Amino acid sequence: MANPTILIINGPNLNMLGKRQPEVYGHETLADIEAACIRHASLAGLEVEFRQSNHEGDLVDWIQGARERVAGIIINAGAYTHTSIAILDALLSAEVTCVEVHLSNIHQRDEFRHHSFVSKAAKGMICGFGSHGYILAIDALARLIRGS
Ligand code: CA2
Repeated sequence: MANPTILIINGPNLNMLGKRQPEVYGHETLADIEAACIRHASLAGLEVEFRQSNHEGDLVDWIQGARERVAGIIINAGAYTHTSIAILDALLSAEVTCVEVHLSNIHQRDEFRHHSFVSKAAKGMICGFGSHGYILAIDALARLIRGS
């Protein structure tokens, strides 16, 4: 049987990783993170679909399309984390296990980054570990998938 697939969704501006603000977000590019995720997930017997968009509706479409198709979602919704009820509603109705990830520790940053709409739909959230957070999220999701 085919390996279960997990969907890793990245929101606005994350395509700029490694190109700007390395002091906040590190030196790795999103392509580096994608390669590391594919490698790490394969050790757990998981396939990865890795996506990024600057458009809120794309994220909503991808979450809707994940229902009954993928085993889990890892999401870094970028700034939409703090604003998007549309992404929250999509996650709640998708009924797919979700882990939220952020590169930076959003609680050490501006007040407006402390609240996450995504968290209401996520099993848990990992933040502050840079790109390693994606690897931690894969481990958490793999365990949840195995247990379900
Ligand atoms: O820490 C995270 O992963 C964030 O989701 C990143 C978002 C930010 O709005 C959230 O509050 C926390 C921003 C992503 C912007 O990424 C850039 C990367 C390099 C250069 C410029 C922006």
